[in-house]
Amino acid sequence: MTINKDFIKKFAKTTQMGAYGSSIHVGKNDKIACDKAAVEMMRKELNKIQMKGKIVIGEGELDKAPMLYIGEKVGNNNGDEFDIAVDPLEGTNFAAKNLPNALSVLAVTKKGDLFNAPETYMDKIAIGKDLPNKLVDLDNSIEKNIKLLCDAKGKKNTEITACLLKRERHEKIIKSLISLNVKIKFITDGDVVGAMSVANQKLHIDIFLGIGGGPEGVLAAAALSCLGCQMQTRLMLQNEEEKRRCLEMGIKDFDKKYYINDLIKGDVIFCATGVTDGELVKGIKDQGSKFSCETYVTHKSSNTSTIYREVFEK
Ligand code: VTB
Repeated sequence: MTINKDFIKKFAKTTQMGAYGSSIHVGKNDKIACDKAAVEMMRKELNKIQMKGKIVIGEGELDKAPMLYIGEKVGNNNGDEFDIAVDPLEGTNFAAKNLPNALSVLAVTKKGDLFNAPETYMDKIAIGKDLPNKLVDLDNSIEKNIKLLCDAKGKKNTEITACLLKRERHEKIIKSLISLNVKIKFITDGDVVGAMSVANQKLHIDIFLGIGGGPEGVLAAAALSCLGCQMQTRLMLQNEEEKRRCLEMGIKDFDKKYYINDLIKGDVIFCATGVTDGELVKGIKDQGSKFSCETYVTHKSSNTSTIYREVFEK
């Protein structure tokens, strides 16, 4: 079952408006205002779409998030049934501080095709396209994964760049990479863009690794699944409460390694609009009564991977 191509523009509009909403508050050091505006604008656009949509990855549980909460029905309740993952503002810090790479992001599949990731951490490893299937593995040592990658790419360690979130929990990985002479590209937040960087040849990122948000992992997988890249993930549950939540969601094997096809089962549309300028797309530019924006879209079944540059009325 594929998603009709006509939906691309409609879903792109939701991240465009989300990004616009957030852009009004950029650089005011107010993460909450940036996020709230993105959520409100995106939700308004989602509800204009003719569909029976359900948020499966969103702002959190209903008791914590009044809008775009997990389980919320969106759309005009008529037409195709979709499961939707949203991150109305990925990189709240970036937007609040007017730093690069703040995005409004959404992924949509047919009902039942999107992994319902709990709000937990997730260990991730991603590599680009045209590499042997299942080349790297979360259970391999860093040394082994880098060796496999070097052999497959015909590169030396010194020619490899790994991207990861700068976090204390990554100290061991960082030490190993440094001792292997692999270059590291550190990111401070925004691991959707981080994981996606393996798909962008201009960035020269060979591997993305480390622990970030589970919802962000599924969003990155949506994009990478359209681009023929590889990703493997595993939930990293911190306490009994998270385990209980997983069981409630039907996840029984907490150590299961999920490949892209487990996270995104069928067709998918992925949209990301820039709030601030970034590696993937440029940010919102205010033009008086209008604004311009850039949106990266991928759609698996129509083999679409493009950037829309558009101007909208405010
Ligand atoms: C990442 C990143 C997000 O959270 O998932 C990260 O993509 C993981 O959490 O932009 P910690 O900050 O606790 O490491 C963000 O930085 C913020 O949601």
